[in-house]
Amino acid sequence: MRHTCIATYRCYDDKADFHKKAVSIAVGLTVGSWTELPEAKKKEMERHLGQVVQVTEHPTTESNERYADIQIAYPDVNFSRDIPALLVTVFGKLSMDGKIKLMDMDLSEDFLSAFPGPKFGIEGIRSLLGVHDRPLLMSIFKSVIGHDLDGLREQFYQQALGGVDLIKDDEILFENPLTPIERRVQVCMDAAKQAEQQTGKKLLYAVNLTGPTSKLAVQARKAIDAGANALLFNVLSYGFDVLHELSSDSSINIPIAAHPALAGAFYPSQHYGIAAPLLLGKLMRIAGADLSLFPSPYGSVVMPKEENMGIRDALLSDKLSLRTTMPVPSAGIHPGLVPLILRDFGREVVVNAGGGVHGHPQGAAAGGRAFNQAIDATLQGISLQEYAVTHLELHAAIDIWGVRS
Ligand code: 1AE
Repeated sequence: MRHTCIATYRCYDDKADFHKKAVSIAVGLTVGSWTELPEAKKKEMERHLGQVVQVTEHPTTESNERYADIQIAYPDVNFSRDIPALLVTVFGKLSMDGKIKLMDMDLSEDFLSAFPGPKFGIEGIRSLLGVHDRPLLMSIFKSVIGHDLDGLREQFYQQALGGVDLIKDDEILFENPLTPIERRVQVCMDAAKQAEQQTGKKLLYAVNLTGPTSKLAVQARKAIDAGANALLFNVLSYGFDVLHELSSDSSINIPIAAHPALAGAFYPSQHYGIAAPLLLGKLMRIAGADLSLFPSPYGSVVMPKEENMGIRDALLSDKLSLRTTMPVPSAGIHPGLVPLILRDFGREVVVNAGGGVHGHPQGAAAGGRAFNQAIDATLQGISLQEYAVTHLELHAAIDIWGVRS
């Protein structure tokens, strides 16, 4: 059994000896100094010393930059079983020390044993919805600030009538006197019941869990007591450890959708930060997200396809013995993108849209129907254009947004 965490970095430097750099990381982030230590002390410190696993120098980039991938093994004994300790060990000070990006971490079984992971995962979410054989559809509240409960209820009802499986709050809707969390949950869950009579579909409403960290668990229980059946959480503004605490709290027994707000401060640079598959994939899953949202390669806020596929693989991989997390590629999604999403993600995906639902010329309910029609067509191998001939909501949607292939 391995008792180390192996971190992989991509390091850019015009002149450096990458092997020397690797040794300086392995020593500097563990015992501090080595060659200067007396022999007796070395024996004592050996179990704490980081080890260089591999250094792979690559041909220079198109813009003539030298770079290498460096792998360092950090002894588990150096850090406690929590994500803050892990991140500070492997990338605390180092994140500020030149052009270096944390690409991946291979964690020991012992470290991972402290993390139960997603409480529901994909199977749990599908069971709650009673949907096992198709991608799911989520709609996002739009224009929420300044609206009262009646306004939100109507918006919710229209979205629910479209036959979506999930509705999420906008991430910028915080605790406020007009629509406090427990009242918002009550009116929206009531609207969900009313819509179910028309659509025959259950749905999950991911209500935004916000406020000071010390009060989050109380807020979550308040929402659950009011009937909440899912939570939305801005993980990166609080930290992975807060998600871990919430997801492993037995009284918070509803799925948690992780929003990626702030992720752009971490992953997009080629030279700095934390790679998207680790940030929005592996760490979200380990910390217990049941669904993870991230920008897709196709919409308005885009992420390179390779990174998107890396997130998908990290959320679904059986290399981690945790429940899988549902991938939710998002931002600027419209029905004409559904064939691309299903091609790249298969059935284990949530098609998620705000503007693409609310911007439908016949309203949000028609917007949801257009998405469902796009999903049905794609699963049957029928082109959207052909399906649209007999499905008017889809027709109207592709008239405005087109179809991408
Ligand atoms: C990457 C997160 C996307 C999100 O939260 C959001 O609100 C998207 O809205 P639309 O679909 O771009 O309108």
